[in-house]
Amino acid sequence: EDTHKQKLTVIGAPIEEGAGRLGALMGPAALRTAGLIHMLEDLGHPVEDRGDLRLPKTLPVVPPVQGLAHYIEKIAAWSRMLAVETYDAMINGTFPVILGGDHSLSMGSIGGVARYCEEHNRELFVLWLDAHSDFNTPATSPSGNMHGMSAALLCREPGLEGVFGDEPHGFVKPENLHLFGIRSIDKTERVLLRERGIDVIDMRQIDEFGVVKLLRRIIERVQKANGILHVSFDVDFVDPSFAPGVGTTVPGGATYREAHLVMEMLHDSGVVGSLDVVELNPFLDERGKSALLLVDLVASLFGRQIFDKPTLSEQSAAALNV
Ligand code: HAR
Ligand code: MN
Ligand code: MN
Ligand code: MN
Repeated sequence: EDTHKQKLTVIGAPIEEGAGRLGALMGPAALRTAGLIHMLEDLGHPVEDRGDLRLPKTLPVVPPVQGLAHYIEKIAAWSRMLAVETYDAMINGTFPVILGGDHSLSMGSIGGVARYCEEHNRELFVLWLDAHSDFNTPATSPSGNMHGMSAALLCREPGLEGVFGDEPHGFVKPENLHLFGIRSIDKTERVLLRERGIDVIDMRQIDEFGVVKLLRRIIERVQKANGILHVSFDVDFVDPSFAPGVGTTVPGGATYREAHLVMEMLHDSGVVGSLDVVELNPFLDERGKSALLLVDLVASLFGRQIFDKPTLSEQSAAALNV
């Protein structure tokens, strides 16, 4: 889980049925066009590019759910496939990078990472960078769009057992899930988040305390537990003025530098073991702006620096109280 020159397994997941509108299917292609693979190699990482996965011809049979869950058979097929892929990547000692695709893919990607962690006795933490909390169930979801349910499934909320059926996958402990950048929560979703005691770092807190203090706390938790941190990066974490290429824009998101700083700190922490890049919708983008920004943000996570790491003298550090 050292992001320093580790071997990466890149997995394209062109899935869009979890979102309310079409276009996220083109996400992996746009990220490749924006130069993602070359960027990773330029930073010194050996990359195994598994290409873009395709759905099997026959979809699993999923028992009916209580409530709304659109295209659950397709989401189930993707989840099962992706859980195998990320698990394999980690068994092989590589760092899985999943290119979405809508956020429902995290059920599978994290499901596989969590299985690896359970089997290898490593504590899994998840940093969910997003405007939304994605903690709906079929019973609470106002839309039935499954990209709004992935965090809930991973925390064992009832109603989504059919997604994996009997196929292998792991879970995330609710106390190890950190939602970050949140500014859109549905009414019933809010109740669930409170009941489960989920750590919700909303934009108000980021405005007030800054990303550094809030993220440091999470990184230190992972380091103390010798854990693995999965980063699930939803493009709408970033303010739509910088990243318009997403189906569900919400104003008031992370600034350009806040987003980079998060990724730079995550790199330096050395605790990140896997990454999703989700919800890029190239159909809604402006001349590749969001795809290019994402490539730069991923570069920061994998070690690109503006210059040398800032080094403060002890004196100025003390003066700045850091
Ligand atoms: N909360 C809303 C719903 O469940 C919108 C969810 C939108 N989710 C994403 N991913 N874009 O974060 O329908
Ligand atoms: Mn999301
Ligand atoms: Mn979102
Ligand atoms: Mn199960």
